[in-house]
Amino acid sequence: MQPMGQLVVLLLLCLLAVALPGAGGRSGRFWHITDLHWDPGYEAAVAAGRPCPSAGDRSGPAGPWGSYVCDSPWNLLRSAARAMRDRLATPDFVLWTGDDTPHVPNEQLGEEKVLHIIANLTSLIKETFPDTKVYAAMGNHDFHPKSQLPGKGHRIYNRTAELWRPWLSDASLPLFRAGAFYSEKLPGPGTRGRMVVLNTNLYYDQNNETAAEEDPAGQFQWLEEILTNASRADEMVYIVGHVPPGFFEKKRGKPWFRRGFNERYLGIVQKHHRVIAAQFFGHHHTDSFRMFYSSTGAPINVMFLAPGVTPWKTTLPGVSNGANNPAIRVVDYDQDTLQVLDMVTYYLNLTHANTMEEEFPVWEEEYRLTEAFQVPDASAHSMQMVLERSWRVPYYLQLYYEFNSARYDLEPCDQECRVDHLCAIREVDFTKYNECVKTNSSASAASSVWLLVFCMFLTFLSSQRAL
Ligand SMILES: *[C@@H]1O[C@H](CO)[C@@H](O)[C@H](O)[C@H]1NC(C)=O
Ligand SMILES: *[C@@H]1O[C@H](CO)[C@@H](O)[C@H](O)[C@H]1NC(C)=O
Ligand SMILES: *[C@@H]1O[C@H](CO)[C@@H](O)[C@H](O)[C@H]1NC(C)=O
Ligand SMILES: *[C@@H]1O[C@H](CO)[C@@H](O)[C@H](O)[C@H]1NC(C)=O
Ligand SMILES: *[C@@H]1O[C@H](CO)[C@@H](O)[C@H](O)[C@H]1NC(C)=O
Ligand SMILES: CC(=O)N[C@H]1CO[C@H](CO)[C@@H](O)[C@@H]1O
Ligand SMILES: [Zn+2]
Ligand SMILES: [Zn+2]
Repeated sequence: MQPMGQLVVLLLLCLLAVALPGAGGRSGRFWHITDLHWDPGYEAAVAAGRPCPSAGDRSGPAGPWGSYVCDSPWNLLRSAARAMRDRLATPDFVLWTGDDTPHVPNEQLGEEKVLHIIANLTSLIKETFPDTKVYAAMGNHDFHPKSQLPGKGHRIYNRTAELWRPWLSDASLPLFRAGAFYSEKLPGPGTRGRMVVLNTNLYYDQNNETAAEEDPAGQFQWLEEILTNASRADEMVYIVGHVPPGFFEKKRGKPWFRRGFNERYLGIVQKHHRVIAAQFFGHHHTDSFRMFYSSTGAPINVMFLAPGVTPWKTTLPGVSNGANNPAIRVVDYDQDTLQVLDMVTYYLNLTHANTMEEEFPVWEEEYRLTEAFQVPDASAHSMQMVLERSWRVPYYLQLYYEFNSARYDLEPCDQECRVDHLCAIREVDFTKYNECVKTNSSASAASSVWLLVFCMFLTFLSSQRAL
């Protein structure tokens, strides 16, 4: 081919690449970490042969990297920070969705102790990612007394804002002081991305401060305004928070939000879904996701629930085997549209780590979403496929289930487990969730009734024949 011809072909290929949909979208990566729950008393207690403070009256093996009945020892957090630096030292930004203190009674904490723990973990993250923007959200355990976050200014909000000052813009500061939420444009030139960090602890049913309020701190109204403005400015938004709406997939009928708050949140997502690229939450300590649908049942949005760093086995009555392996997650995304392209979750096999005499145990890659579930990306449409595959194909249900606890619980997910998890993923709405659980359980109940009737009919026939 003539040199001129080559040039023309190259130019055509180039034009084609630019014209193709999706081409030219730069992809970026960020960390999502959540629920670190540091137990500062772990080492001293274990050295003295006592259970760690966060174990309560439970006992279990406790090694240098932690214990499934305990919150994180310092070693575990240091190891997580190192794993993050080794895997991806310069992410575009970090999402840190709260819960820093140990699961111990309020009497063992106090305002200063809670703030000291938040300060220490803030330093750890700052040292791990010195030049990176961190979007931090408060968890229900980042307050004293726990979960009682008010819908108005508070000195703990002020002190936390000071600790997070290096990460907050000037405009975010007064908002944070008044209610611990804020919104900022993503860094980078010409980006149309925006982060919205919410204080959804205001909607938690354990929060007595906000129980009688309609719109604590005016956060809902503010959120609607932010999303309306984003739509006008052609921006795309990530919503980030700690306590998620909807139900806990490991305990049937267990929501976190008060009913009215759950409805309002869901309504806002349905109304503004076009500008919401995805939602990222914590609090469960498990790895799951939540689907949002239009009134016609089309999947319109997805919320990702990241697994926790703490392995702490929940004491929630009715949850069996509710611990997890410590986990951290990298999200691949399109820097222009904020479309979530993929997610890679890393985990530490705590049992294994505790048997090794290593200075730094390896946080292995647990799974890559697109590979494990054979989907093109992590859009709402693709996550709907993940959900449908898990309904239909036992292999995918079991895969999802093992990832749910970062491979701590490898038991088969039986029919009850299947309904609990899949109805929680599918229905954030209280009424619809209850219907899903009811119809799908009674569907099997109904089929057993029909089976019984059929058996009786057969028995009747054979008895007739015997006559
Ligand atoms: C946080 O606590 C750990 C463990 O006690 C300590 O080694 C570290 O220096 C503390 N960091 C800061 C900044 O206080
Ligand atoms: C929080 O800080 C602001 C600004 O410094 C101050 O006006 C306000 O009184 C403080 N609020 C509380 C409850 O300490
Ligand atoms: C919240 O209110 C309920 C019901 O009045 C009460 O039982 C509970 O102890 C309160 N919790 C806190 C932390 O004040
Ligand atoms: C929305 O945009 C208007 C007009 O630019 C502005 O005055 C308002 O403060 C914005 N709302 C929020 C919540 O940022
Ligand atoms: C974790 O490590 C333990 C001990 O080495 C091993 O028995 C177990 O199979 C490992 N779990 C996974 C998910 O690999
Ligand atoms: C797999 C399955 O049975 N899913 C059903 C659960 O209940 C809802 C609501 O009735 C049905 O639409 C699903 O098909
Ligand atoms: Zn937590
Ligand atoms: Zn929490």
